[in-house]
Amino acid sequence: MRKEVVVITGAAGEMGQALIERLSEDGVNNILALDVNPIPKSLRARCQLALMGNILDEQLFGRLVSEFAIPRIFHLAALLSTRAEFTPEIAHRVNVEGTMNLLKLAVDQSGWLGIPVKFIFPSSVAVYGMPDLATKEREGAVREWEWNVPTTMYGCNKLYGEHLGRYYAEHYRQLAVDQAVHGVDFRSIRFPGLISAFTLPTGGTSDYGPEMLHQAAKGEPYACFVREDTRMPFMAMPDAIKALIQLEDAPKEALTTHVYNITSFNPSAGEMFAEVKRAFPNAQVAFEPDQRRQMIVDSWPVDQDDSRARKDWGWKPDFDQKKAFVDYLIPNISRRYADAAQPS
Ligand code: AKB
Repeated sequence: MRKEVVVITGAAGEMGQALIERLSEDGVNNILALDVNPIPKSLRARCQLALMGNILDEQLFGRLVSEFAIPRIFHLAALLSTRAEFTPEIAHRVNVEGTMNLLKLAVDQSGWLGIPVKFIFPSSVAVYGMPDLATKEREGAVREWEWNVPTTMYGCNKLYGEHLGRYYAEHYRQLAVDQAVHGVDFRSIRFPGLISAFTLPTGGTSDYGPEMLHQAAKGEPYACFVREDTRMPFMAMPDAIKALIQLEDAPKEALTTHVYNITSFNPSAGEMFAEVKRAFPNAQVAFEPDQRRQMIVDSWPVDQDDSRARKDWGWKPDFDQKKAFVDYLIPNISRRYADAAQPS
């Protein structure tokens, strides 16, 4: 008999780590974690199996098919927006071909299991492309079908990943005589920038938010790479994880689309600094915009309209801006760096 597992790709990343913690707290004890980077030891203990491997490796997929029954996949692995601009072709391979490999795995598994395989895919605010600052300002919170003209490789990859998911869910091999009854139950969330108290992102363009906060908590100065008036949506990590689980749990009949916006607060970089300074009065931030990275954030909307998610599956963030800083970020970050400073 093949062992039943929940597959999480990108397991060593920020979201992967937080998801593993939450699922194992919820009693899920059959996680198969996969990442190209080593998965931290404390998390490995929470997984049935932690594999170091590449989502582009066909042999690895052969092993997954032959050894495991996989009714649920959280496909989190990706190269983020800044990193992807340095190596767009590699980003395309990881973000698009990698996603195809996982979708194919889901289709195959569904055939073996005789049920649809749930496929949860984090997409991003980066799928939007606002042509200029005046339009960005005027449009406010954008809806899922608006301004889908991303300027980054990552944004293009995520948008296409959403389309691939919809294709595999609804139209896969549509001309085949032997139409499979089962398939992929593809569900995706377009996340804003995420802020965790415990980990730092790498390779994103919304990273100025978390970086500013973590540097202040460490007592180190920070050169912020966007202007003070730069505005985009953000979310505290626990809300992001709650959303993944809530969308996965939602009854299929309630869902009216494969892709949902969610959001919670959208401070300007200056307002974010004010929030940081309230907790760490000695925080030093210099605004030294990097024109190229600035252009990327300027192309992202000031906010996302999440009314569809609220209506279809009851989405509502637990943390608004104040609560995110006061109840989650500041106490946990302070503890984290205080613990790190203790002699062992
Ligand atoms: C990035 O900055 O690339 C990501 C994202 C907004 O999806 N954090």
